[in-house]
Amino acid sequence: MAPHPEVTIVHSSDLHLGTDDSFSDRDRLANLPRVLAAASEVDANVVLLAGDSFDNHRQPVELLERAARILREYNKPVVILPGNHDPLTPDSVYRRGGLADVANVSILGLNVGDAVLFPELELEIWGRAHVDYSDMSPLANPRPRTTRWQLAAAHGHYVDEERDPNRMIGSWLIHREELLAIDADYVALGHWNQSTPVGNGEVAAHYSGSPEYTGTVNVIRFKKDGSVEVGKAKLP
Ligand SMILES: [Mn+2]
Repeated sequence: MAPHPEVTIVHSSDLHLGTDDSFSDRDRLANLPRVLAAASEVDANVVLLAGDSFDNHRQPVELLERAARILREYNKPVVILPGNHDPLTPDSVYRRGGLADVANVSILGLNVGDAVLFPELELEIWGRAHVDYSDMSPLANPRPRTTRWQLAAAHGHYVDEERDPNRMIGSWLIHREELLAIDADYVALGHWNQSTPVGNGEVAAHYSGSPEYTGTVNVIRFKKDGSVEVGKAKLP
């Protein structure tokens, strides 16, 4: 049997780029090159940002152009899932400043569909982008597996319980039974600031946490023998 291709993925989320509530002169994109440097350090094949990469859409175009330049110069695949802070509204950060035109950047739901395929890695990454600010089910209707390695990305709030049909309001909830229905090798979650696994371990599902708070990114290794290792790398 031919060995599986070995793939390394760096998973981060909730960078909240562009935020500046302190009125300081702190670089509002500073965490982007730090995450990319951590990815270079572990020789990641793909970087996945699982939502809320930008804090809000009220960003000057110069900042977005600079973010696009940083991503272009990184020059390796980056997959971005729009979250509840940076959804694909008409005024989205992803529709201005050229972010969707960077050749190595895939924005789920915008310049690719719900999924992006990396044939040489035998890998598919899928995720349902937030398209506006209303509620949605980030992990409902899982995409069937077509590749050796499959990674599902979702931005929402995990609840370790079954769906309550009487509960009408939600906030992008991901329910236990939705997680258990996933056949992916790894579920990359975003929305929480802390880094933690969720579920019962049957499915490898992890929040990476915000690098601002954790100082780390998640490092996922799909190994030749078919196993999956999940670790962390410190930001420089
Ligand atoms: Mn969020």
